[in-house]
Amino acid sequence: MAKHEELPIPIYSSLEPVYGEGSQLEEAQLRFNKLKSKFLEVFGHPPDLFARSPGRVNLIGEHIDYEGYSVLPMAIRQDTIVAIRKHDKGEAEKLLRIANVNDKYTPCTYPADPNQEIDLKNHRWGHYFICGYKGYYEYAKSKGVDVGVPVGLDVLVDGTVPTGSGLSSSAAFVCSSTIAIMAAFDVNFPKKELAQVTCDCERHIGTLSGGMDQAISVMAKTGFAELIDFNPIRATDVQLPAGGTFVIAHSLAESQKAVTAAINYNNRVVECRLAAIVLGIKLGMKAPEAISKVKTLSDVEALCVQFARDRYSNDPVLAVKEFLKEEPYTTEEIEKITEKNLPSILGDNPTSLDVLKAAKHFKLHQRAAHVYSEAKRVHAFKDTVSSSFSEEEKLKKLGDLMNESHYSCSVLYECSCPELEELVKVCRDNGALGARLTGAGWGGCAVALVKESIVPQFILICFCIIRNNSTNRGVTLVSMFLLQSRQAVQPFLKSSLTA
Ligand code: NG1
Repeated sequence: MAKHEELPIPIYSSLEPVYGEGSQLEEAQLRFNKLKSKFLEVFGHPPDLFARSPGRVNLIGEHIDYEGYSVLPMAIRQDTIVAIRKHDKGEAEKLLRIANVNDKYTPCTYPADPNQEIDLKNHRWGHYFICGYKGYYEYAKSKGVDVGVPVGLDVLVDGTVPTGSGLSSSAAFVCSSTIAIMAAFDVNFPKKELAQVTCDCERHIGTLSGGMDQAISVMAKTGFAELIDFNPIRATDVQLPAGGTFVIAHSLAESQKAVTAAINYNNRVVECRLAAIVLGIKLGMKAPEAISKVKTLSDVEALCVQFARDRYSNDPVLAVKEFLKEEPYTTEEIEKITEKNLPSILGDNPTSLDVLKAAKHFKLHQRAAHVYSEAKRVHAFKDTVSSSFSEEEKLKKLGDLMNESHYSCSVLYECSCPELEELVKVCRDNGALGARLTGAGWGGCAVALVKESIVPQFILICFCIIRNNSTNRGVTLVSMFLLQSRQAVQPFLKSSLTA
C-alpha cells in the first residue's frame, strides 16, 4: 500500500467523508454554500472547485526547520478554502481576479503571467496567491507538464486562521492556492512533492522560510501530530498520550512576519548561517570551503559533535560555548574570521542583503545554542510519547520540554514579546503542565498543555486574569485540541457538484 505522503491530495464530491455527521458537517456545508453564492455574486459564474488546507500549531521545534532539523507540529481545524474558476480560452481578459469573503481584504488583480515579479515593497494579501501561481508553473515546467498559454482565473478566498498569529495562515493560504491552481489545470502531485513545492512557493514572499508549515498543512492526518523531517521531507505520525489538551490562545499582538523579515525572521536565518560558517572555520575548515559549503547549523553539527566527543559528550552546544563568544559580533569581527566581506558571502540571496543593511550586530552564540538544544528537545518529545512512562508522567515530561523550549526561544532566540511572556506565565501559574509561544513568535499565539479535567476552569481563569491585567488588550481562545482529537484537519479538494 502506498504511504500516506506518497498519495495525491484526496478529491471529494461531497463533504461527509471529511466532516462526518453532526454539527461539524452542518457548519462546513453552510460555509461552502456561502462561498459558492458569493463567488456567483462576485464573478457571475459558479466556481469549478474548492481547495482546502489547514493552519497548524507547532508543539515543539521552533526556528529550526530552516536549519534542517525535525519539528513536531499538528494541524488545526482553522483553515483556508480557495474557490477557483479557470477562464475559458475565449475569455478576453487574461487576469487573475482574487477576492475575499472578508471585506477587510479588498479585491486584487494581477496579470495572468507566471513570470511576473511580486512587488515585495508593497505588501498585499493577494501576493500569497501569486506565490502559489508562480510556484505551480515553475514546478509543472520542471516536471515536463504542458502548461499551455496562461489563462485568467477567478478566485475567492475564505480563511479562518487568524493572521499574524503564529498558526500559519500564510501557509494555509499558499497551500490551498497551489492545490486549487493545480486542480484547475487538472494536475495532482504526491503530497510529499507538494510539501516541497509549496515551501518553495512561499519563499517568493521574501521570507527565507523552512518547510514546516507547508509540510504539515499538506501531510496532516486527523488524530495525529506529525514529526516532520527535512531533506527529504517526511512525516511520521505521532499519537499523543490521552488525558491532555492543547489550549491555543492568541495574545492579540499581531506578528507581521513578511513586513519585519529583515530585522526578525530573516535576520535569525542569516545569524544562523554566519554562526555555522564561523563554527566550521573554528573547527578546522578552510574559510573559502566553509563559505561555499556551509549553509545551515546542521551542516557543521558533525564537526561540533566530534569536538564534544573528545570531551566525553555528544552535545554540539559544547563547541558553541568554546568557539562562539557570548557578546554580539560586529560585521568586522566576522569578516576577520571569514576573510571575506559579508555581502559577498550572502550575496546569493537578495533578502539576506536587506538583513545586513538593517543589522547592528549578530548574536551567533545564542542563536546556535538555541538551534542545537531545540533540535534535541524535539526528539526528546517524540521519545517521551513512545516511552513506557505512565500517561501522567508523559504529560509532565512533555510540559517540561515545552517550558524549556519557551525559555530558549525567549532568552536565546529573542523571538518572544511582552504579551506572549504574560500569556505563557498566566497559563503556567494556573495549572498548565507546560506553555510556550508557537510559530515564529514576536506576537501571535501561545500553546499550553493542560490536563483535560481542568480545561474549562483553566480557560476561564487565564482569560479573566489577562483581561484584568491589561486595560486595552484581551486574549482570544483560538482552539482547544484534545490530544486524541478527531477533528477534520486534512487538506482536500472538492469538486463543486454538491455545494
Ligand atoms: P509562522 O508561525 O507561520 O510565521 C514561521 C515559518 C516556519 C518556522 C516558524 C518558526 C513560514 C511560512 N513559516 O512560521 O517555517 O520557521 O516560523 O519555527 O515562514
